[in-house]
Amino acid sequence: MFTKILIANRGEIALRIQRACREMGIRTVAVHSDVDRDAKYVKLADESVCIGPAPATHSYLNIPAIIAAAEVTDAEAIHPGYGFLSENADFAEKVERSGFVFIGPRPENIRLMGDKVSAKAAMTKAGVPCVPGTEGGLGDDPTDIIKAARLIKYPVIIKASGGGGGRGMRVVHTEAALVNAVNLTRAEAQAAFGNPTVYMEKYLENPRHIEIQVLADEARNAVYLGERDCSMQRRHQKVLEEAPAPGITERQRVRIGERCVEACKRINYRGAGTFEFLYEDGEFYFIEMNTRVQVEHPVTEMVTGIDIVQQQIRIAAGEKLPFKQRDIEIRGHAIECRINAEDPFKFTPSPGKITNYHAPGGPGIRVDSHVYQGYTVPPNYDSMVGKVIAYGHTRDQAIARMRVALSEMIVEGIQTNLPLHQELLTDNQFVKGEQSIHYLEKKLADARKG
Ligand code: MV4
Repeated sequence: MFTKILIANRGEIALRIQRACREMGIRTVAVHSDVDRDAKYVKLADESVCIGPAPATHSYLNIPAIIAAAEVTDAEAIHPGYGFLSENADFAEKVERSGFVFIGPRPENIRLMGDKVSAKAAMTKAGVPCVPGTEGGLGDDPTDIIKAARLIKYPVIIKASGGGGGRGMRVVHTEAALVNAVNLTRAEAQAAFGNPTVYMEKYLENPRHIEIQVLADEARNAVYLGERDCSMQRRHQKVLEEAPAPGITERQRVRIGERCVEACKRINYRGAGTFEFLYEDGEFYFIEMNTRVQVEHPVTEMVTGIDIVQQQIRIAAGEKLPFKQRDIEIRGHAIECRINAEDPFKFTPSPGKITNYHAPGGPGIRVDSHVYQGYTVPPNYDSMVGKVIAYGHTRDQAIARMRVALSEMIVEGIQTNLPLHQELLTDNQFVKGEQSIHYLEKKLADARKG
């Protein structure tokens, strides 16, 4: 096992990774920007290195500075967390070329999944069900584009191969709008991602977002840890996630889980990963794969009892998975509320000093947060200040516990989305488990109309 790991991230996930390391007896190196100098995860780390000024491009995205920090502290491995450099194949490659272990997938797997056309082709080949659409990127001939859309049937969606997470896509309802939409998306894709490749899919009008968590080791052993429902989102930012997904049967879970595990083996995947699906009318359709630990990983940890971050570290150290699929059981229900420093209904960021802070507690409540009373939320990064996770034996119990937790929680001095969560936890449709990807935005629009 490693004796020292550098954590190339900030905020709650830096603390989360540090806790996993500490539990395993591994020393930690925190890297931080100027504004994060006094952060909790910096103070709690065994060592820390300042890697640059506040803007992420100069600090948390500064590859030479991070590798230099690993060199001067004699770290053996680097954990990238989520966001920042976590899905940057060049970073993973440079880490390994510099003689460190990258705690994550092989660079070629990151690259494969980063290109959505190649990801979809690989998944189709591996037997994972995908959204009906073009087999590869669209060519330039308008007649071919029109033909493709007629086969798929309207509405269709044009997506940038270099995009993902909701960036670079356009829905098209009519043939009249098609070619122009393709050209526009192509131009945007070139500008945003330096890659003009776009592809076409059938546009699913009202799906749920359900994702499958997997773990795979160096020796091609792979397991699925069940699914999460992440439909409650606004502008591609998830707000609340839960596991298991309401209404998904054990049979469906096994079927889709086995497809994902088979795909991991086919592509020789290593580490933690997430297969993202759209789910509509009882069917799963693959859209993207995330090759990192995700923000919402705790709900899966709560219902499986498996520490995903610890497993990432063990896999990176070359250990075999300590369990087989038959050992993994989904027990109870977990819900996560992302707490953001923002106006709860206008969503404008609200950085600043937290003057009063009280975290909730009690049975089944977990709080993953790096903040404390007196902490100043900097304006330079993501507005998420923590996550409240509620576990229950049933979904109803998890909801009840979350309501109590939210009512106990105090964050003053800044605005947070706690009021939005309190409202969601009593929302009829959410309580029934019937949220689709458009649900929250519709609800917010209706509220504005009064
Ligand atoms: C789609 C779709 C409908 N049909 N693809 C948005 C994020 C990116 N990961 C894929 N996205 C979508 N792809 C087809 N063929 C609808 C979305 C989508 C969405 C997906 C997941 C979670 C939230 C979403 C919000 C709007 C649109």
